Amino acid sequence: MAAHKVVLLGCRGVGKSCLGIRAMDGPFQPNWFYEAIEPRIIKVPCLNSIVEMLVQDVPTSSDYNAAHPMHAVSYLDSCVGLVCYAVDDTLSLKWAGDFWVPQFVHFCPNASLILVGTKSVLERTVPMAEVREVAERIKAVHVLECSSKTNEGIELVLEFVAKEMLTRKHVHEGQRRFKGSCVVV
Ligand SMILES: Nc1nc2c(ncn2[C@@H]2O[C@H](COP(=O)(O)OP(=O)(O)OP(=O)(O)O)[C@@H](O)[C@H]2O)c(=O)[nH]1
Ligand SMILES: [Mg+2]
Repeated sequence: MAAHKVVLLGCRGVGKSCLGIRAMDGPFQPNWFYEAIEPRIIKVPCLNSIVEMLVQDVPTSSDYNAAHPMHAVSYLDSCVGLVCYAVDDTLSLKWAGDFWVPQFVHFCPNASLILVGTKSVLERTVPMAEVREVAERIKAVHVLECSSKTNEGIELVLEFVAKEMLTRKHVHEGQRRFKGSCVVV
């Protein structure tokens, strides 16, 4: 069976590539901006099986709309979108909900969305109420946090992605995802 695809979405600098590198068992590089890392298949143990997932990073650009076709290629055949915002950047949450998700959903209407607060060991400035509001609006199936710097929560994020890939119910058109309970972990 082909690997399920998970895509890392979000604003410039929120830490998508660092999260992808951690998922691939790589080291954290401070002050290092990665445009987009090469897609790679990783294996994640979950529910007594091994889920093979293709981790796909999405390159950002100062001109998001001009990058549209490039994004479309990255999104192709995605099963899960990891919607990233940084916990110390309120604007990144707003853009996640207002720009990245609508664009992704346009190309992958049946994919599940998981909202992830990155850089979780930094001081939080994004109010949890706003996180919940966005999570509900985008119908995220999970709301998680992680830090690529300390590796905290990375395994859990991968586990939730794997679980979602294994247990996703078939959804009808117009009902993009089944609405799971949204718990902040
Ligand atoms: N403190 C802290 N810094 C982080 C963390 N994750 C990423 N960073 C830093 O944030 C910056 C951006 O990380 P990237 O992974 O390149 O961000 P990106 O979302 O891929 O950015 P673009 O590809 O430009 O869109 C880098 O300087 C990282 O070192 C984290 O968990 N904690
Ligand atoms: Mg990057």
